[in-house]
Amino acid sequence: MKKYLFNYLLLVGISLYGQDKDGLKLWYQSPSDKVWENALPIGNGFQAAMVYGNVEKEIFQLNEGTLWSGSPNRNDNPDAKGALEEIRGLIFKGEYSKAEKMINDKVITRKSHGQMFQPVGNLELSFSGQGQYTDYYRELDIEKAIAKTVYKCNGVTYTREAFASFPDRVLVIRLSADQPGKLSFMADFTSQHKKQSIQASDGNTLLLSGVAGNHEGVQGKVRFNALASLKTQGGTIGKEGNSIKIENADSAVIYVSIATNFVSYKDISGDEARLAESYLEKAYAKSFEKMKAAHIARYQKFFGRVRIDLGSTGAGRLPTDQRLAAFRNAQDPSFVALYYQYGRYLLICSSQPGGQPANLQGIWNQNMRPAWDSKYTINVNTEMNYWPAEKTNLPEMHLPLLKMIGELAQTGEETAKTMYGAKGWVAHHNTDIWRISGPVDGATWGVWNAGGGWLSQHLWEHYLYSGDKKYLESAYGILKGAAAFYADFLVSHPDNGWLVVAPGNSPENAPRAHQGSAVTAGSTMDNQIVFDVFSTAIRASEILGKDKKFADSLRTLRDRLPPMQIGKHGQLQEWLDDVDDPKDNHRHISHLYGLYPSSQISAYRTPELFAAAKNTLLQRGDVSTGWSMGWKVNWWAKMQDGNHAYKLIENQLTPLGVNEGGGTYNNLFDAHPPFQIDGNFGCTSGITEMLMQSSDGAVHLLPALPDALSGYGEISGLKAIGGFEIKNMKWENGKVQSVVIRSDLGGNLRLRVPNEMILKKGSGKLKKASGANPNGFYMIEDIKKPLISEQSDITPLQVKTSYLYDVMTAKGQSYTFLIANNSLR
Ligand code: FUC
Repeated sequence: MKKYLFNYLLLVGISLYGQDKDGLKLWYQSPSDKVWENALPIGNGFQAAMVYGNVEKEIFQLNEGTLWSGSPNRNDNPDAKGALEEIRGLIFKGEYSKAEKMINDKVITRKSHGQMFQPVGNLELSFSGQGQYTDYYRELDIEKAIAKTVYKCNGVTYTREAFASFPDRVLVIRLSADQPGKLSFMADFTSQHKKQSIQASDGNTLLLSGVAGNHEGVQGKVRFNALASLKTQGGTIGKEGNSIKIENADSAVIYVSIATNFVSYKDISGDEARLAESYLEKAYAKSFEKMKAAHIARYQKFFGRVRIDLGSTGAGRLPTDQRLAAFRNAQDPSFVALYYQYGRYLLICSSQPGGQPANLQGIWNQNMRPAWDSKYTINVNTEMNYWPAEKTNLPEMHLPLLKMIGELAQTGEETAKTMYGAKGWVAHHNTDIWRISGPVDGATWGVWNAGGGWLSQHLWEHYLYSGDKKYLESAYGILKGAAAFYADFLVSHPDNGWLVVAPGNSPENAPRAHQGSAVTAGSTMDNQIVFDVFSTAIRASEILGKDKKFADSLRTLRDRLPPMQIGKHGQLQEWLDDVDDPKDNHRHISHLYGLYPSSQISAYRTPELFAAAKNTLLQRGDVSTGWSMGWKVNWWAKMQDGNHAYKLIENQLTPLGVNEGGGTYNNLFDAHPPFQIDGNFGCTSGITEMLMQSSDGAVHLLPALPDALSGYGEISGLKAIGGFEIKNMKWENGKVQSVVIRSDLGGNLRLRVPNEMILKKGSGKLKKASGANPNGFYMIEDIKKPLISEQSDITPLQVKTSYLYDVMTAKGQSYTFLIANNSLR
């Protein structure tokens, strides 16, 4: 029967595996060949590989998260302090170009503009005589975090499986044949590093060791060590030159261990050889099956927390590359679910406690000189990487970022002092593994000093979701330091007395009216970030009952920040003066930071600003780079416009070159282009925001459900602010049918829903809600009334009907809500 089914499926051109149509798999009917963006990523947050699935020459392109060029270094420019007053004077006089020139001379670093994340090398397996093959199939199973390749050659079916073990910190590859003695191949290491050596030793082990590159005057001192040890069943194994040769085996397992001497951003005294050896030794003693089971169990602990089902139309019968190409013109909601979960997969694989945070490419990079150094761009990209972390129930994956922020607070303290004579800490628009905090690249990008301020909000977010006061206590110094910097750095604007950041940028954008210069004072985004930095420091001090005087001083300063302004085109102004160009389609729309990830702009609290934000979104248009589309999904979700958000998902889920702007590669990596992982994470965050939001005073279910997904769907495991977990939410025809909400911390649960609901008998009381949410985690700071241009006739937008309830919850209890009878129609 099985055989019959197999033949039948082959006949109709569908692989046996293809019948698992809506499974959480990326799968293909051809190898990656030479295209890196066809290969499939595996990783355990420390080691990672891109699996090509090539038949004759299989490639595992290897990465290790701490293999960066350079060595501990700083890049402050001490000349800034002496030039600051003059630069500010020029900006206030409107002499932006002159200010820019002076910033380039005196403020931008003369040292490193950031180091590069570099690849380790490749593990290559050569199978001679396998040029002709049939029945080819490869997949990445994101439910198990395992890549697999299967093909038939000379009547033998070959199978390869590969994973990056979470518990064992090694990559494991198993090769097998369905007939004894049919497995023969050569294993080699290759590497692009200048300083490296490759050897075969012990008859079954390959060793690659080397030192990462020098870059921009900083000597490369990160040493690395990769070991690949092979175990075979049957046949022979031995060394041949610098390779290992396997002949006539039944199966083989390869254990790959990689380590560096990196200990921390200021310490590279580790022993990479000993570490690599110790991971390998422990793993080598274990069987493949045992390691595989432990790997899956650990991975699923994270991945399994969220389940999503958006319905299926059978489109999953197509291989992933074809499915991607067809997506725009097909009804394929389960592809959205797959892409959503892929974002979570990528975060789990690239960001593990104790490791480095996900960089511009996560942890996957093949280039010695990657785009933008594959480092940390902290004027949106790094933050975006972590937008899905808390709400998709992966708070542990947030920890590497939170650790980096603590380290930046250390390096950035010296930068604040040396460059600006200010207290607290500061970081500009980029950082790297050495936690540089000085300004890089040029005034257009680098003078922006809100990178640290924005990042610090992630500490606060981690607290809002967990309610962990001990954690808040440990993070308080960092929040306080971020605020202390602005308390010193802000300067009174001579025209209106507002306290502004000067110099600053609205990241990377420059109005023509400012001589095309991006240098400015009091950009809207800077004002919004300072507002949040002050507000979180104030609230943390209240919660922890400390530093009252400091908090009061911040309140006084906060009152003097500029209000948001609505300009003559009905837009939210990007700058202090009304100089936005409604035809400007720049990918950064930084001033909408206030709409997302911040909630200063709200459908319910700030109707004019909400309407202005929409005008800005429309004026900027949809076409953009990968990450910018990802941000737009979140913004349209906050605008409660699910159809527009979905349109952006369609744009993003389009093969590169079909649309203008970015798209998606065959392996579902986001294309800026080139590959940049933020777009993946941004879109996963955006899809969450379409289904559930909790940043605007309530847990809001289905705030932006698009028509394409409204018929039916289910999601379980999302986290909301205040320790609520949204379980088993089911919807039909745009209405929430039922949902279970577990309260981890107790307190008032305010629920906003598109239809009337009842609470299942016996589990508590459901009241119609009004006024402010008494739950402290949902407390919202009032912002100043916006200033509205006389030329703009802004009218508040009609917000969709919703129902607002309060339930007093008890810690650890779950509450079941059902659709009310009169909402069934
Ligand atoms: C910022 C963006 C670019 C790119 C780079 C890594 O400079 O403006 O689009 O994402 O970061």
